[in-house]
Amino acid sequence: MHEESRDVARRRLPAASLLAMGAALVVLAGYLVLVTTGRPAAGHESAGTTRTYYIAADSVRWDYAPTGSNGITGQPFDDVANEFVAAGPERIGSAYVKSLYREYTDRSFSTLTPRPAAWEHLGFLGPVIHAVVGDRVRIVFKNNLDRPASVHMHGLKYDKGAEGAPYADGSTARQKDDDAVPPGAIYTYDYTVPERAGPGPMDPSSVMWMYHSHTDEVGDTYAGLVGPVIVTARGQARADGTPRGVDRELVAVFQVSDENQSLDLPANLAGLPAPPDPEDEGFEESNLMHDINGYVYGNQPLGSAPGEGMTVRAGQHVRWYLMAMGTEVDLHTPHWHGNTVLANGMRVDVTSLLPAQMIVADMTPDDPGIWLFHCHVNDHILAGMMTRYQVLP
Ligand SMILES: [Cu+2]
Repeated sequence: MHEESRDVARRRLPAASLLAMGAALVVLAGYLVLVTTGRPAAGHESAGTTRTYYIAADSVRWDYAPTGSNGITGQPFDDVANEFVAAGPERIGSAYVKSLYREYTDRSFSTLTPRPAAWEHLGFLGPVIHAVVGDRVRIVFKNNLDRPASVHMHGLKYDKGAEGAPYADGSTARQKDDDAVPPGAIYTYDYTVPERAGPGPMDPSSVMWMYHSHTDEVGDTYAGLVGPVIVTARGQARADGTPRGVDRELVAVFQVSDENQSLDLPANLAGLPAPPDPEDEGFEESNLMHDINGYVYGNQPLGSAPGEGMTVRAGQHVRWYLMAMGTEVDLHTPHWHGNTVLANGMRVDVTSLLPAQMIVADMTPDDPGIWLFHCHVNDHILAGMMTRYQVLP
């Protein structure tokens, strides 16, 4: 029985008939309340599913422009783009050593979980974690890097042993193990998903959170250790945790990825034939990758069928989860050509993000075509913070 119909049943049960049941039925009535509300008994935070993810921090070579050309213009890169993407003896170009969260099939961390076509657009982001209010989430984290790293979760509930951030917080020694997982080690982070981790009164049926490494927060996140979380309201989710009635979920993280501040900068410098002074202004500028999910200048895979890449079908309920990361230059204004969205209860085709801000925007596209989706900040447009999405008839 769906939760909505349970609630209807509860409302229709007349109070008088409950009284008439008599004292002998008090226990049964208590049981009925539990059944009709679908809520767990007092003292138990979760009666839902435990969702376990095996996620490692891996050192990966990531190319922000794998097609080698400008997907927006359909032309070779121009001089402005080449300031960021062209490699040379003193320039790293578009491909960097990065540290990324990657999903594995089990605790042996020997087999990567293949990323389905619907999530290929995540690019360099970690795997999406889905949960429903009432669930538990477990992340078995392996650090395959040569330096400590962690998982710090937003939104979900955790104790000091799963916060993943070292600071003077009165933690016991055991509760410090999560803060900086040593190279080669495995640590298990446990979370619950109470009501306050799910949609609020003004939210749609699911909300976005994120996880990121917080051992060296700035250096870790610029290295790429960031991933999305989606929490669906109780009673409104499919078995896989995705919101019912939503045909397609798309995640877009806007960021000026400052590779100068990435903890992988030494590895990237070591790969250059003639490494420049890392404080050279032109070199620093060349390492500011203005990306969406790790792609610049329209290099995100577009896909050709609904459910692939950034392709949807007209009339579908498409839910966009948007986030920014970074610093004071990371005020981004995502803009969709061709279609509008409902965000924060308002009809818009531009919304705004500050660092680590997360927004959900619902779209029912009615205008088929290949459309630009870009940050509307002029400097960011020139530097390549642009991608495309496709609406098929
Ligand atoms: Cu921007």
